[in-house]
Amino acid sequence: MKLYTDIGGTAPSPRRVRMFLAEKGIEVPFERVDIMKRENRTPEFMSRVNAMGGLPVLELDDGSHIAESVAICRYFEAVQPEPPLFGVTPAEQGTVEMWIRRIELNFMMPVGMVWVHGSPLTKAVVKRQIPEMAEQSRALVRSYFGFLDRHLEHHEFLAGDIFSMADIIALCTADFAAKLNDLPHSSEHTHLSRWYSAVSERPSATA
Ligand SMILES: N[C@@H](CCC(=O)N[C@@H](CS)C(=O)NCC(=O)O)C(=O)O
Repeated sequence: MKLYTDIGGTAPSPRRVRMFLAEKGIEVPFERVDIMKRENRTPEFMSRVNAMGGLPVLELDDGSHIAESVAICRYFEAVQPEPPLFGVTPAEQGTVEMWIRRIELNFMMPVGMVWVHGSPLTKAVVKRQIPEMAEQSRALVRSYFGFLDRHLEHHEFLAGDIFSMADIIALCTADFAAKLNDLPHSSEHTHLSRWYSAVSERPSATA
């Protein structure tokens, strides 16, 4: 078994899985792939490892592959349920899933649009950057910070009292927004800042 992950460690989706594994205490060998050199877009990688080309990808011992960060984490949750990171009770599981979907669609998606349409680092590989798309997406992200702040005023973590996969995804997205897209949350968002500090201080956050 091995996990294909990025070289620099800054890509948000591979970081989700590394953080999840650290929370579980599971060790998996990493194969580092250079995204900036497009090593994950070679015909060989796309035909053998992941037809979609993205990272991370988990290679199982039988040679088969699972792509998509949340799918990979679900695999490990099934293999080793403790500590649970997708909830235990039906209500917890539903709530964690709700937040995973919200963070993916309403937070990661616009941050990704800022990255694709607004970053000089992606200019060479994107056929046509649309600056208006970047600006509109920036506004969506800023507004979403407010939404998260209001929610976290009344909840310790996104899914309530339990730390979960939703927090991992949100932290990786927030760091990607701040560090690579110049989109940090405002310190005036005190509840979001409290959550951000708490989750960032977990040992897994350095994975
Ligand atoms: N939805 C996928 C996203 C995969 C993805 O787009 N990964 C990025 C890194 S965060 C990547 O590999 N980008 C380079 C590329 O697509 O060539 C997941 O959650 O794993």
